[in-house]
Amino acid sequence: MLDKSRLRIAMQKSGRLSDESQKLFASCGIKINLQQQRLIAFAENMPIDILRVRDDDIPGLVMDGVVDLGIIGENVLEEELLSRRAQGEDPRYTTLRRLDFGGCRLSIAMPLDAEYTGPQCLQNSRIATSYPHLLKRYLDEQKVRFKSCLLNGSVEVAPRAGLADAICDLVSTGATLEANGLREVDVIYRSKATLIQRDGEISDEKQELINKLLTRMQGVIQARE
Ligand code: PRT
Ligand code: ZN
Repeated sequence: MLDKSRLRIAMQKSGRLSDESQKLFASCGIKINLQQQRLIAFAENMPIDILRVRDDDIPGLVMDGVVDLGIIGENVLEEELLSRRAQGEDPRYTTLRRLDFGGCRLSIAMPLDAEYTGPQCLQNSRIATSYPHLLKRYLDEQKVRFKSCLLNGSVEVAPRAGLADAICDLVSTGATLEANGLREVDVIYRSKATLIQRDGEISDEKQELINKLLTRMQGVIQARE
């Protein structure tokens, strides 16, 4: 079992947020030896354990109180929040700081030749996405009825494969959409990586350490701006 007196932080093991998360820890003075294939890394100079997991697991680990802090894309966090609420849960966490990396947008995209003059054009369409709750929230607000096609990868090929009329996926440069003959027609959510803390009791020692890390982070991020 992990030592509960040590601060537990979850970060993405490998992916778009890993390098920057690692750099942020290093610039806050946390010395960690991140050996490949290791689930847990122990800081050498502070009472901190770093849990390295799939990004999708991070919101739940924080909401369930398994870890104290987590670094996660707001897109994944918000989708998990909506998903849990849809199941009747009341998930809780606190956002400590929005971070300066992992920026992207969740957008609706359509084949180049499809007409789009507004969300009403999506009425009764089928939309492929890995973010069904964020998409539903947006289209419900627009009073647009649609069917979703849940895909956890290769979302951008769905229209060409005849699986969907449109997609709702993350975009950063737009190159993936372009390469698949798609056009971004509407941005529904803008995301960055964010640092969150679990709800509930926390020891004074841990809270002091969190405050110290936050102050350091503030300095690091301000210096980069
Ligand atoms: O293995 P694990 O489950 O941990 O990782 P993952 O594959 O689910 O996630 P990963 O590493 O791809 O992304 C982690 C987080 O990075 C996302 O949840 C976002 O918060 C953030 N992020 C920032 C992005 C992008 N930019 C991004 N461009 N996540 C994904 N993409 C993908 C997008 O899905 C599409 O396939 O990149 C492609 C589009 O990029 P462009 O540049 O061609 O527009
Ligand atoms: Zn993931």
